Amino acid sequence: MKIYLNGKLVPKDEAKVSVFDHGLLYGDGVFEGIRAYNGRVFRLREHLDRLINSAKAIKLELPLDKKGLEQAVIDTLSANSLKDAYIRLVVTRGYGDLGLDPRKCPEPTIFIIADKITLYPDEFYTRGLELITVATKRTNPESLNPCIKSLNYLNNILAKIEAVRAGFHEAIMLNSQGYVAECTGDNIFVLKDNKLVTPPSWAGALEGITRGAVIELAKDKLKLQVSEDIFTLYNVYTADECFLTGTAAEVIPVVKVDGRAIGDGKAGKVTTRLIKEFRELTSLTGVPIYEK
Ligand code: PXG
Repeated sequence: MKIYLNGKLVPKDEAKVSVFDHGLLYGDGVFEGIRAYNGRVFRLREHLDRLINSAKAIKLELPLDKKGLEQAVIDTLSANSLKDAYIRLVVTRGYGDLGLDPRKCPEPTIFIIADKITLYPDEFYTRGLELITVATKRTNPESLNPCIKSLNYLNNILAKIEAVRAGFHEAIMLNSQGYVAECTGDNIFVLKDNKLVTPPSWAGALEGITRGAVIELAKDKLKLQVSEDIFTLYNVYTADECFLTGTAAEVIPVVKVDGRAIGDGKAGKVTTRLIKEFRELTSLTGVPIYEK
């Protein structure tokens, strides 16, 4: 396996960063989780725009421009002869003396891992997921804006630990006001009376790339009314349908939340249709890896 590290493709065992890297010492950095399907990188430019904005927000100067980042991702995939892959693009503040001050780090560290993708079991998509709500609240957007996809994931990891301990794969996180924010690594949608709603970033949600694609599909292909709005657990329990979106998960039906069946307790019709439309989109679009 070849890893892209600071401009070079190096063997996995040589892909190392310093213990003085501020990404490790302070979680000071940003990242993207991207997927390639059948030789195409899904929504690569949207992922790069989000990375560029995350970096801007934390005052981190990226070592490459958008074109350069795109090429680095493509080069990493082709060096590993991958057609279907999970891509982890990470930029940290870089190597520097101890202390929070980012000025201690003269150069950012950039690396790209392109690995085989481990798919969720098929029954997740047909039978649906059961969720719980965890006690860990989503980080307040006034403290750390969720639009910044940063290396600080402890908030989500604490929620994940609660979920796993209770025997669940995913969990709903509320914000400090008690409104639904998102899940530990996925965005959430509810459908009621053919209207689709997902929490806005100001309520604590990452502006997911999958979320964005699903909003477009719901509007354009399913002619649904879609809004970004706050809602409560009551609206989840009483929804006709509920589903999650994320790069790893794609679109996954939710059939039970905190012991309440959602709708008839089976994967919803609209959700099933969106899964199909999303799969079509991922198989037909994206930046080609191997064509000129
Ligand atoms: N919310 C959070 C907190 C996330 O970390 C999403 C929503 C979904 O966003 P995208 O852009 O992926 O549609 C994420 C993304 C993993 C994994 O390995 C997790 C994510 C992405 C890729 C892989 O668990 N989370």
